[in-house]
Amino acid sequence: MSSTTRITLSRFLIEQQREGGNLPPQLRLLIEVVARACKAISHTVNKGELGGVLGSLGSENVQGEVQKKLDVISNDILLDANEWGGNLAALASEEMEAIHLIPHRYPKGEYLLVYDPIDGSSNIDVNLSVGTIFSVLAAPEDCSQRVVTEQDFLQPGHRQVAAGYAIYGPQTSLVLTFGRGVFGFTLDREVGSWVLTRRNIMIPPGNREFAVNMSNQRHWAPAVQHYIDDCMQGRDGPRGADFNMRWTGSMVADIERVLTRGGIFLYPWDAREPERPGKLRLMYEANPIGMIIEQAGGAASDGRGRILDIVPTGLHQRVSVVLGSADEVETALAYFADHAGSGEPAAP
Ligand code: AHM
Ligand code: MG
Repeated sequence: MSSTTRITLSRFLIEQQREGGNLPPQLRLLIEVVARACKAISHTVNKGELGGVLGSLGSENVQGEVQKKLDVISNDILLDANEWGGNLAALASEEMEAIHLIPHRYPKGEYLLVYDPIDGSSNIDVNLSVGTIFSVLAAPEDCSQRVVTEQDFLQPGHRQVAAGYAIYGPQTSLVLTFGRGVFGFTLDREVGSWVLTRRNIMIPPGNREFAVNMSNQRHWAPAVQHYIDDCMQGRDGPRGADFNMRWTGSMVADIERVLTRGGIFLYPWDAREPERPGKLRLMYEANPIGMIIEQAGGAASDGRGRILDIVPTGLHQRVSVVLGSADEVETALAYFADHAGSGEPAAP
């Protein structure tokens, strides 16, 4: 791609804003700030041992998970970049128990930002892909006159006005949607800009590839066991085709693969912690990824219904996740429907 034909993220966003004015200026600026912060996180990730960013801090986040140094550093990068710009009414993160209000010394904006600063934290120290996931919601109109509360964030995913993720892998890329298609950008490190490299990403159908943590198999509900068992039987089983399996331990990396070559991703409920609906978090993992997947022609379900229609009851709420190419998600959901009402433990 010659440098004269390149479309940078800034140009792309300005053109989106011009086209029918369907990208409000404040949202455009917010996305620019988030993308810049992701660039800074990418540089930090790349330094690895040299930057002293590997290893754990010894503290736990609200999920009871040990915080990695990079979780906290990346959280602070996003916080510092976003709190002064005047685009946000408040923000929230996987790494902070409560929402973060914009300090009085800065102007308050119209949007709410929710993010997972480092998705796939267990991959940091072993030099595998990690990423940042983010979701943007409009703040309720009266937020300009009062203190923003957690309740203001608890909007179903179909109300997201933008969603995206950055992935820090062999290439550093950014995937974005504003509800009108999915666009991919690659970081040109020499120039320091995000360059548009994929337009209107659509998930290819028919790929026989599933992503699930197989070590949890014995804990799954029977419906999930049944679906994966049938995939595992390959061409000799009821599915009549051989399946491949991938599990990176980093949702963004698995989703990048699903967007590129299709397939399905599952993190279902399991019996280790029966009171929890799943491992992944609704507001800053499943919702933004669900919006991207749907915009790319795929489907995102919690096994019963559309993830984007779930009305959240808490910022750090968890959810069961089945998403990917529409045809394979539909097949999986048919297994869950067959088992429903059988008195089995929560399916999926
Ligand atoms: P994290 O945000 O704390 O890193 O957790 C989310 C990650 C996902 O990226 C990934 O799909 C999943 O947790 C992996 O979980 P497991 O280690 O149980 O396979
Ligand atoms: Mg995380």
